[in-house]
Amino acid sequence: MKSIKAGIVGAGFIGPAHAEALRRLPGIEVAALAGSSDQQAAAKAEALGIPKAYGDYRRLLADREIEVVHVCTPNHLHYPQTKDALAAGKHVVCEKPLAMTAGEARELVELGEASGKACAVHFNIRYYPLMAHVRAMIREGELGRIYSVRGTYLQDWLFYDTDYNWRLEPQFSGESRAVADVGSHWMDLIEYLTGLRIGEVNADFMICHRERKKPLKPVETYAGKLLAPEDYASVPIHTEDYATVMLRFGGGARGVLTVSQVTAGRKNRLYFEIDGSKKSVAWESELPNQLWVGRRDAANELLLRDPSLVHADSRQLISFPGGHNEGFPDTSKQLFKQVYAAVRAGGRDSDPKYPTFRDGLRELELCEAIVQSNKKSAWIQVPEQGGRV
Ligand code: SOE
Repeated sequence: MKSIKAGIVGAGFIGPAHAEALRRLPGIEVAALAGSSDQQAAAKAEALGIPKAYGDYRRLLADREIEVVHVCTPNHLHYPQTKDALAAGKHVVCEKPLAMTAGEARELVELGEASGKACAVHFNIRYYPLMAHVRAMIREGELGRIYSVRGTYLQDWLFYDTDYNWRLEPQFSGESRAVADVGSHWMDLIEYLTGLRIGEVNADFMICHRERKKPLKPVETYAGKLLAPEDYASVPIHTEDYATVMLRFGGGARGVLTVSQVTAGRKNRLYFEIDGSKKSVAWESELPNQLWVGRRDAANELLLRDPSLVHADSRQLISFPGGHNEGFPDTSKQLFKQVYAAVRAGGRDSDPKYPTFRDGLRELELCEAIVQSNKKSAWIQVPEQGGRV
C-alpha cells in the first residue's frame, strides 16, 4: 500500500492530536508540520518526530509530496489556509469552525466541491462508537417519534478570570465563543443522530467575566493553568462564557442546549438526552463507552460498548473489545480513516462518510442565527436550505 503523506498546519493543542491519530492508521505518514515560525515549527516537529518543519504554511502547501493538509490553526486562519490548500491541489481536513462567517464557509464549500478533493471538517464526536449505535436505533425506529432533545456542553478551562486564550478574542475566534466552540459539536451531533434539522433558535448569552487578565505571552489552549497571576493585564471580554439556546426542530420536536466554559469540575462534558415515543437515550462524552436507554414499561438499560452488543455501523468504529475503553483520540482516528479511504479512492465521492465542508457551513449558519437571536431576544429562523449553497 502506497503511503499517503499528510501535512499538519498548526502546532497548538489539536495539531499534535491530529498527528497522533493519523499515526495509528495504516498507510499514512505524517510528513510535515507548519508552525508560526521556523523555530517553533522545528522544535514542535522534533518533539513529535515529524521529519519536515516549515515556519510558513505556504511552504508546506508547496511541498509536492503532501497530499492531505490538516488545518489546525486558530479560527481566523481556517478560511485563508483552507482556500490556499485547495488552490494548491490538496485534500483538506479543517478544524471547526470551517471559517469565521457563513459567507466564507459557503465559498469554501463551492471551491471544495469544484476541486474534486476530499474536504472534511473535524466534527469528531460523531465517531464515538455508541453514537453510530444511537443513530442506527433512531433510523430503525427503535426510539419512535422524537419528541425532544436536551443537553449541555460544559467545560471549566476558562473558569477563572486569569484563564486566557486566543479563543477569548473575537478577531481570532469569531463573534460567538462557547456556542461556536463547543455548542457546534453538540448541534452537529444531534442533527447527525436524529436526522432532524434545527429550524428556529432562541438564545440567551451570559458573560461571567467581563474583564479577564490577559497573560503577557501567548498561551496554548488548556495550558493557562501553568501561569503565575502577576504576568497578566486586564482586558474587556465580549463573547459569551455561558449560553442557553431553545431549539425548534423541523417536524415539531423541541430542544434546549446549555453551553458553558465556566463550570467548575466539568472538564469537557458533552451530554444529551433524546426522548422518543418508545424509548429515550442519554449519553455523555466523559463516560463515552456507556449508553443509557430509558423505558416506561420495563427496566432501563445501560449498554456498555462491546462489538457483540451494538449495531453493525457502531462495530465499524470499534478497534478494541468490550471493557477496553475507547475515547477522544479514537474519534479522530475513526474520522480520518473515512477521509483517507476517500483520498485513496481519488477524492470527493457522492456520499461522503465523514463530516464535510457543508457540515461546517451548517454550523456557521446555526451559530449566526443564535448570535442574532441573543442580540434581538427573539426566535430566529435558521436558513431553510441550511448547509446548502
Ligand atoms: C476548546 O474549548 C476545545 O478544544 C474545542 O475547541 C474542541 O472542539 C473540543 O474538543 C474541546 O475543547
